[in-house]
Amino acid sequence: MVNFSLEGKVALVTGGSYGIGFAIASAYAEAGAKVCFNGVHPESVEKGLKAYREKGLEVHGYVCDVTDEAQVKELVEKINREVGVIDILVNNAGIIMRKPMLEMEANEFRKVIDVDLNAPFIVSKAVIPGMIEKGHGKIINICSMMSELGRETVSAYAAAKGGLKMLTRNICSEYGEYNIQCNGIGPGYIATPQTAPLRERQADGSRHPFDQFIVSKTPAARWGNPEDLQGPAVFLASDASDFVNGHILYVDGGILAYIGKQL
Ligand code: NAP
Ligand code: GCO
Repeated sequence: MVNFSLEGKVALVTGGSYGIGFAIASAYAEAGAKVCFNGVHPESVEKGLKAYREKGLEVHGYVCDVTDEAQVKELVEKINREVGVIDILVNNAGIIMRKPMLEMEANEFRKVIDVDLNAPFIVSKAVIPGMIEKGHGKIINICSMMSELGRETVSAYAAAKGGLKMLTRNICSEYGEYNIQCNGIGPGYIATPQTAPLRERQADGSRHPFDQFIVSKTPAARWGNPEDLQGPAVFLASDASDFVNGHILYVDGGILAYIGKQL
Protein backbone atom coordinates (compact mmCIF):
# COMPACT_ATOMS: atom_id res chain seq x y z
CA MET A 1 0.00 0.00 0.00
CA VAL A 2 1.27 3.50 -0.84
CA ASN A 3 2.62 5.15 2.32
CA PHE A 4 1.41 8.73 2.86
CA SER A 5 1.88 8.47 6.63
CA LEU A 6 4.29 10.78 8.48
CA GLU A 7 4.05 8.68 11.66
CA GLY A 8 7.10 9.20 13.87
CA LYS A 9 8.74 11.69 11.54
CA VAL A 10 10.13 15.00 12.89
CA ALA A 11 9.11 18.00 10.77
CA LEU A 12 10.23 21.62 10.91
CA VAL A 13 8.02 24.17 9.13
CA THR A 14 9.53 27.64 9.11
CA GLY A 15 7.06 30.52 9.45
CA GLY A 16 4.35 28.20 10.76
CA SER A 17 2.47 30.61 13.09
CA TYR A 18 -0.28 31.20 10.52
CA GLY A 19 -0.95 31.22 6.78
CA ILE A 20 0.44 28.53 4.48
CA GLY A 21 2.97 27.31 7.06
CA PHE A 22 0.26 26.79 9.67
CA ALA A 23 -1.85 24.77 7.21
CA ILE A 24 1.08 22.57 6.18
CA ALA A 25 2.26 22.02 9.76
CA SER A 26 -1.29 21.14 10.84
CA ALA A 27 -1.57 18.57 8.05
CA TYR A 28 1.77 17.07 9.07
CA ALA A 29 0.65 16.75 12.69
CA GLU A 30 -2.61 15.13 11.55
CA ALA A 31 -0.54 12.71 9.41
CA GLY A 32 1.38 11.62 12.54
CA ALA A 33 4.50 13.79 12.48
CA LYS A 34 6.11 15.44 15.49
CA VAL A 35 5.86 19.05 14.30
CA CYS A 36 8.05 22.04 15.06
CA PHE A 37 7.55 25.55 13.70
CA ASN A 38 9.19 28.92 14.16
CA GLY A 39 8.42 32.58 13.65
CA VAL A 40 10.45 35.74 14.04
CA HIS A 41 7.97 37.53 16.36
CA PRO A 42 7.41 35.93 19.81
CA GLU A 43 3.81 37.12 19.88
CA SER A 44 2.98 35.38 16.63
CA VAL A 45 4.61 32.14 17.82
CA GLU A 46 2.44 32.33 20.98
CA LYS A 47 -0.68 32.99 18.88
CA GLY A 48 0.31 30.12 16.63
CA LEU A 49 0.73 27.68 19.53
CA LYS A 50 -2.74 28.65 20.76
CA ALA A 51 -4.23 28.11 17.31
CA TYR A 52 -2.66 24.65 17.02
CA ARG A 53 -3.94 23.72 20.48
CA GLU A 54 -7.45 24.89 19.48
CA LYS A 55 -7.20 22.32 16.65
CA GLY A 56 -6.17 19.69 19.18
CA LEU A 57 -2.60 19.60 17.85
CA GLU A 58 0.41 19.53 20.17
CA VAL A 59 3.35 21.10 18.32
CA HIS A 60 6.63 22.76 19.31
CA GLY A 61 7.00 26.49 18.64
CA TYR A 62 10.25 28.44 18.59
CA VAL A 63 11.30 32.05 18.01
CA CYS A 64 14.04 32.10 15.37
CA ASP A 65 14.98 34.52 12.60
CA VAL A 66 15.72 32.21 9.67
CA THR A 67 18.16 34.75 8.18
CA ASP A 68 20.41 34.50 11.25
CA GLU A 69 22.77 31.52 10.85
CA ALA A 70 23.63 31.33 14.58
CA GLN A 71 19.95 31.35 15.59
CA VAL A 72 19.16 28.67 12.98
CA LYS A 73 22.03 26.44 14.17
CA GLU A 74 20.78 26.81 17.76
CA LEU A 75 17.18 26.06 16.69
CA VAL A 76 18.16 22.84 14.89
CA GLU A 77 20.31 21.68 17.81
CA LYS A 78 17.44 22.44 20.22
CA ILE A 79 14.94 20.48 18.08
CA ASN A 80 17.39 17.58 17.79
CA ARG A 81 17.62 17.48 21.60
CA GLU A 82 13.97 18.17 22.50
CA VAL A 83 12.07 16.43 19.67
CA GLY A 84 14.44 14.43 17.47
CA VAL A 85 16.62 14.77 14.37
CA ILE A 86 14.66 16.50 11.61
CA ASP A 87 13.34 14.25 8.81
CA ILE A 88 11.23 16.85 6.99
CA LEU A 89 12.03 20.54 6.43
CA VAL A 90 9.60 22.99 4.85
CA ASN A 91 11.27 26.30 3.97
CA ASN A 92 8.05 28.32 4.13
CA ALA A 93 9.00 31.56 5.97
CA GLY A 94 8.90 34.43 3.52
CA ILE A 95 8.19 38.09 2.96
CA ILE A 96 7.23 40.21 -0.02
CA MET A 97 7.73 43.91 -0.75
CA ARG A 98 5.56 45.35 -3.51
CA LYS A 99 7.33 48.40 -5.01
CA PRO A 100 8.36 49.47 -8.53
CA MET A 101 12.03 48.60 -8.92
CA LEU A 102 13.05 52.22 -9.46
CA GLU A 103 11.52 53.11 -6.08
CA MET A 104 13.00 50.12 -4.21
CA GLU A 105 16.16 50.71 -2.16
CA ALA A 106 18.98 48.17 -2.54
CA ASN A 107 18.71 47.25 1.14
CA GLU A 108 14.97 46.53 0.68
CA PHE A 109 15.79 44.26 -2.27
CA ARG A 110 18.46 42.54 -0.19
CA LYS A 111 16.03 42.01 2.72
CA VAL A 112 13.58 40.10 0.53
CA ILE A 113 16.38 38.01 -1.00
CA ASP A 114 17.70 37.36 2.53
CA VAL A 115 14.45 35.93 3.88
CA ASP A 116 13.14 34.23 0.72
CA LEU A 117 16.36 32.79 -0.72
CA ASN A 118 19.34 33.04 1.63
CA ALA A 119 17.35 31.67 4.58
CA PRO A 120 16.25 28.44 2.80
CA PHE A 121 19.97 27.91 2.04
CA ILE A 122 20.91 28.55 5.69
CA VAL A 123 18.20 26.31 7.17
CA SER A 124 18.75 23.50 4.63
CA LYS A 125 22.51 23.59 5.32
CA ALA A 126 21.79 23.22 9.05
CA VAL A 127 19.39 20.29 8.55
CA ILE A 128 21.02 18.20 5.79
CA PRO A 129 23.84 16.69 7.93
CA GLY A 130 21.26 15.10 10.25
CA MET A 131 19.34 13.77 7.26
CA ILE A 132 22.50 12.25 5.80
CA GLU A 133 23.19 10.56 9.14
CA LYS A 134 19.63 9.19 9.27
CA GLY A 135 19.82 7.97 5.66
CA HIS A 136 16.79 9.92 4.46
CA GLY A 137 15.27 13.38 4.34
CA LYS A 138 12.66 15.58 2.69
CA ILE A 139 13.15 19.26 1.94
CA ILE A 140 10.21 21.21 0.54
CA ASN A 141 10.80 24.80 -0.59
CA ILE A 142 7.75 27.02 -0.89
CA CYS A 143 8.34 28.65 -4.24
CA SER A 144 5.73 30.68 -6.13
CA MET A 145 4.16 31.41 -9.48
CA MET A 146 6.81 34.11 -9.42
CA SER A 147 9.38 31.34 -9.76
CA GLU A 148 8.10 31.32 -13.37
CA LEU A 149 6.44 34.67 -14.08
CA GLY A 150 7.11 38.31 -13.27
CA ARG A 151 4.73 41.13 -12.63
CA GLU A 152 5.02 44.82 -11.75
CA THR A 153 6.29 45.69 -8.24
CA VAL A 154 7.61 42.25 -7.20
CA SER A 155 11.17 42.30 -8.65
CA ALA A 156 12.90 41.22 -5.41
CA TYR A 157 10.32 38.56 -4.63
CA ALA A 158 10.38 37.07 -8.14
CA ALA A 159 14.19 37.07 -8.19
CA ALA A 160 14.21 35.26 -4.83
CA LYS A 161 11.56 32.71 -5.81
CA GLY A 162 13.24 32.07 -9.15
CA GLY A 163 16.46 31.44 -7.27
CA LEU A 164 14.64 29.20 -4.80
CA LYS A 165 13.47 27.02 -7.72
CA MET A 166 17.10 26.54 -8.77
CA LEU A 167 18.32 26.03 -5.18
CA THR A 168 15.69 23.26 -4.98
CA ARG A 169 17.13 21.60 -8.09
CA ASN A 170 20.66 22.00 -6.78
CA ILE A 171 19.95 20.41 -3.41
CA CYS A 172 18.28 17.57 -5.34
CA SER A 173 21.42 17.22 -7.49
CA GLU A 174 23.91 17.39 -4.62
CA TYR A 175 22.15 15.23 -1.99
CA GLY A 176 19.90 12.84 -3.92
CA GLU A 177 22.49 10.09 -3.44
CA TYR A 178 21.89 10.30 0.34
CA ASN A 179 18.19 9.52 -0.17
CA ILE A 180 17.27 13.16 0.39
CA GLN A 181 14.51 14.46 -1.85
CA CYS A 182 14.27 18.23 -2.33
CA ASN A 183 11.16 19.51 -4.11
CA GLY A 184 9.23 22.74 -4.31
CA ILE A 185 5.60 23.67 -3.99
CA GLY A 186 4.54 26.63 -6.14
CA PRO A 187 1.28 27.99 -4.71
CA GLY A 188 -0.89 30.15 -6.94
CA TYR A 189 -2.68 33.09 -5.32
CA ILE A 190 -3.61 31.98 -1.80
CA ALA A 191 -5.79 33.89 0.67
CA THR A 192 -3.40 34.64 3.55
CA PRO A 193 -2.23 37.79 5.37
CA GLN A 194 0.50 38.15 2.72
CA THR A 195 -2.06 38.67 -0.06
CA ALA A 196 -4.67 40.49 2.02
CA PRO A 197 -3.76 43.88 0.45
CA LEU A 198 -4.59 42.42 -3.00
CA ARG A 199 -8.07 41.39 -1.87
CA GLU A 200 -9.13 44.46 0.13
CA ARG A 201 -12.65 45.71 -0.61
CA GLN A 202 -12.68 49.13 -2.32
CA ALA A 203 -14.27 52.22 -0.70
CA ASP A 204 -17.43 51.62 -2.73
CA GLY A 205 -17.58 48.01 -1.48
CA SER A 206 -16.45 46.55 -4.82
CA ARG A 207 -13.76 43.90 -5.05
CA HIS A 208 -10.09 44.93 -5.48
CA PRO A 209 -9.21 45.09 -9.19
CA PHE A 210 -6.36 42.63 -8.58
CA ASP A 211 -8.79 40.24 -6.89
CA GLN A 212 -11.00 40.30 -10.01
CA PHE A 213 -7.92 39.92 -12.21
CA ILE A 214 -6.69 36.82 -10.42
CA VAL A 215 -10.11 35.17 -10.44
CA SER A 216 -10.34 35.80 -14.21
CA LYS A 217 -6.86 34.29 -14.68
CA THR A 218 -7.57 31.16 -12.67
CA PRO A 219 -9.50 28.27 -14.29
CA ALA A 220 -10.72 27.35 -10.78
CA ALA A 221 -12.20 30.91 -10.75
CA ARG A 222 -11.23 31.40 -7.12
CA TRP A 223 -8.31 32.25 -4.83
CA GLY A 224 -6.62 29.27 -3.24
CA ASN A 225 -6.90 28.50 0.46
CA PRO A 226 -3.93 27.35 2.58
CA GLU A 227 -5.76 24.03 2.98
CA ASP A 228 -5.44 23.46 -0.81
CA LEU A 229 -1.70 22.95 -0.20
CA GLN A 230 -2.05 20.31 2.51
CA GLY A 231 -2.38 17.24 0.32
CA PRO A 232 0.56 18.13 -1.98
CA ALA A 233 2.69 18.97 1.08
CA VAL A 234 1.93 15.63 2.78
CA PHE A 235 2.66 13.77 -0.47
CA LEU A 236 6.07 15.45 -0.87
CA ALA A 237 6.92 14.78 2.80
CA SER A 238 5.91 11.10 2.67
CA ASP A 239 7.61 7.92 1.42
CA ALA A 240 5.13 8.03 -1.48
CA SER A 241 7.35 10.66 -3.16
CA ASP A 242 10.72 8.94 -2.66
CA PHE A 243 11.45 8.99 -6.42
CA VAL A 244 10.24 12.58 -6.93
CA ASN A 245 13.22 14.93 -6.75
CA GLY A 246 13.98 18.45 -8.00
CA HIS A 247 10.34 18.98 -8.98
CA ILE A 248 8.30 22.13 -8.46
CA LEU A 249 4.68 21.10 -7.90
CA TYR A 250 2.44 24.05 -8.84
CA VAL A 251 -0.73 24.17 -6.78
CA ASP A 252 -2.36 27.11 -8.52
CA GLY A 253 -5.84 26.13 -9.71
CA GLY A 254 -4.45 26.04 -13.27
CA ILE A 255 -3.43 29.69 -13.50
CA LEU A 256 -0.03 28.92 -15.07
CA ALA A 257 -1.75 26.93 -17.86
CA TYR A 258 -4.39 29.51 -18.74
CA ILE A 259 -4.33 32.71 -20.86
CA GLY A 260 -7.22 34.07 -18.80
CA LYS A 261 -10.93 34.71 -19.34
CA GLN A 262 -11.90 37.59 -21.65
CA LEU A 263 -13.65 40.15 -19.39
P1 NAP B 1 2.48 35.19 5.60
O1 NAP B 1 1.05 35.00 5.91
O2 NAP B 1 3.02 36.56 5.38
O3 NAP B 1 3.38 34.44 6.72
C1 NAP B 1 4.75 34.52 6.60
C2 NAP B 1 5.36 33.74 7.75
O4 NAP B 1 6.79 33.80 7.60
C3 NAP B 1 5.02 34.29 9.12
O5 NAP B 1 4.77 33.22 10.01
C4 NAP B 1 6.29 35.02 9.53
O6 NAP B 1 6.54 34.96 10.92
C5 NAP B 1 7.35 34.16 8.85
N1 NAP B 1 8.60 34.90 8.68
C6 NAP B 1 8.81 36.02 7.93
N2 NAP B 1 10.09 36.40 8.05
C7 NAP B 1 10.71 35.52 8.90
C8 NAP B 1 12.02 35.38 9.43
N3 NAP B 1 13.00 36.24 9.10
N4 NAP B 1 12.28 34.36 10.27
C9 NAP B 1 11.30 33.48 10.61
N5 NAP B 1 10.01 33.54 10.16
C10 NAP B 1 9.74 34.56 9.30
O7 NAP B 1 2.85 34.38 4.27
P2 NAP B 1 2.07 33.21 3.49
O8 NAP B 1 1.12 33.80 2.52
O9 NAP B 1 1.57 32.21 4.49
O10 NAP B 1 3.27 32.61 2.66
C11 NAP B 1 4.09 31.61 3.18
C12 NAP B 1 5.09 31.26 2.09
O11 NAP B 1 4.39 30.96 0.88
C13 NAP B 1 6.04 32.41 1.73
O12 NAP B 1 7.31 31.89 1.39
C14 NAP B 1 5.39 33.02 0.49
O13 NAP B 1 6.34 33.69 -0.32
C15 NAP B 1 4.88 31.79 -0.18
N6 NAP B 1 3.78 31.98 -1.13
C16 NAP B 1 2.64 32.62 -0.73
C17 NAP B 1 1.60 32.73 -1.66
C18 NAP B 1 0.30 33.42 -1.34
O14 NAP B 1 -0.47 33.70 -2.28
N7 NAP B 1 -0.01 33.69 -0.08
C19 NAP B 1 1.72 32.19 -2.93
C20 NAP B 1 2.93 31.59 -3.30
C21 NAP B 1 3.94 31.48 -2.37
P3 NAP B 1 6.10 36.15 11.92
O15 NAP B 1 4.63 36.08 12.04
O16 NAP B 1 6.81 35.84 13.20
O17 NAP B 1 6.56 37.45 11.27
C1 GCO C 1 1.80 39.20 -5.60
C2 GCO C 1 1.46 38.03 -4.74
C3 GCO C 1 2.12 36.78 -5.25
C4 GCO C 1 1.79 35.62 -4.36
C5 GCO C 1 2.39 34.36 -4.85
C6 GCO C 1 1.89 33.95 -6.19
O1 GCO C 1 1.96 40.31 -5.09
O2 GCO C 1 1.88 38.96 -6.83
O3 GCO C 1 1.82 38.27 -3.39
O4 GCO C 1 3.49 36.97 -5.32
O5 GCO C 1 2.24 35.84 -3.08
O6 GCO C 1 3.77 34.36 -4.76
O7 GCO C 1 2.34 32.63 -6.44
